[in-house]
Amino acid sequence: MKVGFWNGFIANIRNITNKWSQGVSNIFSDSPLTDEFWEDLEAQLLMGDVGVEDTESLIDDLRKLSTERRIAHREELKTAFAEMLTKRLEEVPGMGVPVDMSVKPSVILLVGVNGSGKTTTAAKLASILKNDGKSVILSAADTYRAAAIEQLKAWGERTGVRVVAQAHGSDSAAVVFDSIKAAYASGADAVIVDTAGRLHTKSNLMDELAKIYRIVRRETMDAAPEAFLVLDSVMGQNGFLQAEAFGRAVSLTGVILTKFDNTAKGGITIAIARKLKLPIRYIGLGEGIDDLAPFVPRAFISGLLGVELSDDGA
Ligand SMILES: Nc1nc2c(ncn2[C@@H]2O[C@H](COP(=O)(O)OP(=O)(O)O)[C@@H](O)[C@H]2O)c(=O)[nH]1
Ligand SMILES: [Mg+2]
Repeated sequence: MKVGFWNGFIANIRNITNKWSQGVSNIFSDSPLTDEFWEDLEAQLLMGDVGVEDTESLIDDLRKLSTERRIAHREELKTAFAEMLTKRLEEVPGMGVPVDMSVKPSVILLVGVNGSGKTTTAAKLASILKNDGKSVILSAADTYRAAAIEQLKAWGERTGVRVVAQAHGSDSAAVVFDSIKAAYASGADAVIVDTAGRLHTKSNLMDELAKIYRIVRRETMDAAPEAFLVLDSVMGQNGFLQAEAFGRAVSLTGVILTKFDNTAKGGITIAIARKLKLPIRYIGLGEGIDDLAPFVPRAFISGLLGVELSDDGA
């Protein structure tokens, strides 16, 4: 991995602040540790969609620590708290690991409900790989809406990435098949597949996704593709039901968490780790092409709460 690339996204991550992180930071002020502190912290964690169980256990752990170390001021607990959040995220293997490029072409499926950010994320991911010197094909497998194909083509033009598409209404699995053939023919390193916003309750659409998955495996000598669930962080844990349904159709290899810049539910990252037990691979921080960064827990929490964390948690 090129050093410049990592520095770039760490810088990106350092700029993370949203309504939630500011609220949390404000609680760890230069004031005495009172009952009100614990109440405010609990409310903030619940509001941020951390989840009830983890809110309780985080507060228990922090209380214990404050007693052991006889801490009297709120701000003295901030780094320890940041460390606790980081540990919980790091428990899931694969957090922030970039796309697996060990097979050629590497196929990356983006799945998720309408509006979660799949098409935008496909373009952002293509741009990251392209900037890393890879040749990429975008596959327009959302064939339900003509606008979806046009949207991807527009991104392709803007980023200089080839888009493989068929007419509106055609078989999405056939588009994926074409895309993989084109990748072999041109020696492309990666195929990023933008799929339709399937309602997870519509089983025929899930069947179609399963078919795409089978075709990918068959056409790539049974290599398991990357399959990212694109989750809108504004939806918080309401988006978790989808995860189960999509996970039945394809073997998910991670989550891409979008619209983090826009959410008050910043604790959703903890809930994804603890409940879905899926690694967050990338995080979306805006609508622009460069607003996607690998989700590295330590850098992320450090940027979110504005604290310096040592590299190894020591
Ligand atoms: N603020 C913000 N908006 C995003 C992000 N990712 C996607 N969007 C916006 O969300 C909307 C839906 O995105 P789109 O890619 O079309 O979703 P799709 O239906 O899943 O393909 C668009 O207006 C995007 O610009 C993000 O990380 N931050
Ligand atoms: Mg789309």
